[in-house]
Amino acid sequence: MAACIFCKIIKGEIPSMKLFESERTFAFLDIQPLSRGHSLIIPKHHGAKLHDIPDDQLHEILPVAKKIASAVGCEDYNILQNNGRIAHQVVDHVHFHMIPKPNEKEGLGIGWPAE
Ligand code: IU
Repeated sequence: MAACIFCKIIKGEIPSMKLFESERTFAFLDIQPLSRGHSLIIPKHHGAKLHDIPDDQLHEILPVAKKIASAVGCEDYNILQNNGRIAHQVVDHVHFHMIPKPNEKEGLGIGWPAE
């Protein structure tokens, strides 16, 4: 969709810190992270809400979230997906947050030290 900011990020028209890309899936660092490594995993197929996305476009989302969490050395994290304004959705292109929870002893692993 031409006006969608996440579609523009997928196309490279708006820069992002890209973490993963495949035929159906794109992942990048959240611009306003709730913790270090806060990432967004999105289907390339445009749709505002989860029910707008065909099932076959969603198969890679959780495997990619797992891959990113492992890559940043993070074992404790939240996966979050908001649908609709009442549920705090701001960007109308389906996205899954992977939000690392810092480990007080070890930080977030190599390259992702705790503050
Ligand atoms: P929400 O689930 O729609 O509330 O989350 C939208 C997220 O998209 C939020 O965490 C923003 O910081 C993030 N974001 C971004 O990473 N890059 C952008 O250009 C825009 C929003 I606009």
